[in-house]
Amino acid sequence: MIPKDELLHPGHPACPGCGAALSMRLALKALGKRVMMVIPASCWSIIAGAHPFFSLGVPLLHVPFLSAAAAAAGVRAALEARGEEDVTVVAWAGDGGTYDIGFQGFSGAAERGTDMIYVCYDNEAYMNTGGQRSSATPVGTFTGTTPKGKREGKKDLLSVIVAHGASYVATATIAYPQDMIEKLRKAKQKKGFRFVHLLSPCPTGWGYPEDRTVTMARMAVESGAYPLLEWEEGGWHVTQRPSFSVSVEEYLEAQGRFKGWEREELKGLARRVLLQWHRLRDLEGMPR
Ligand SMILES: Cc1ncc(C[n+]2csc(CCOP(=O)(O)OP(=O)(O)O)c2C)c(N)n1
Ligand SMILES: [Mg+2]
Repeated sequence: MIPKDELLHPGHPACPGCGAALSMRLALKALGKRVMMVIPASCWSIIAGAHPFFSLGVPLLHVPFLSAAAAAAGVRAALEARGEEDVTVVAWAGDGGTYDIGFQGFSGAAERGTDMIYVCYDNEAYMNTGGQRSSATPVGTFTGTTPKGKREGKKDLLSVIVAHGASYVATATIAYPQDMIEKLRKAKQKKGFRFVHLLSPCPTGWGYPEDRTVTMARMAVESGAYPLLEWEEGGWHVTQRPSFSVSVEEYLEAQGRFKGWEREELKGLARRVLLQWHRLRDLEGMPR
């Protein structure tokens, strides 16, 4: 089940209810101590703390915003040169650091099949700088740079990374800890470039009470807005089917970042949010 060992120490400076902190806590339970973390500028470069007040039980390299994958590739090469083969190199970056500014290095490392796990904890905006839109921000979201609601949909990064030939791709979120831990363990056992996308709700950016982070993650999955998926050996499969016991509208209405839309407009947004993922789900069943 879920390991009791804690590699994220209490007292860290994340906001109350931070989904990204919960993501790390669970990820480290799955990955264990023999991990080298590489973290670019993001909320997580703050949550990790400044020396000597360090919140992680594993070593960490802080790197500039755009360079997570390139720096992690360097760490992997250094470990190889030292003959240390049992260390898992993890690039741990936000959505801005992955979908946008770190994309070049991300693409390069994936294309070279660099041996690492790249985790994108996705809070769907540039949160450390107060909440600006990224290409992972869903359509309709009000942010500091989309004062009338974002017009474009979320970038389909999963398809992009599969097209690079990644050896393993998965989505997971904190409301389903067992599913998340199993996927990270599987990623750890594989070789080559592995990509894990973690939906990490953010009370500050999304506008919901801080004790509802796990509820938000669950609503995202159960409404179908965030499918829990896995791609390996050439095929996609859904690891947890949504119950559709909540609608995408209910999921969007529970968050302040979609306030300002009329009911009818919300329905349209909900359809677009779902459509972005339907295409992926349609891929399920394609021959492996
Ligand atoms: C080259 C560069 N541009 C801008 C910044 C300022 N900056 C630091 S963190 C951050 C937002 C990061 O967003 P994301 O990757 O989504 O992580 P989050 O903050 O949401 O955890 C920005 C814009 C920077 N550090 N370096
Ligand atoms: Mg972000």
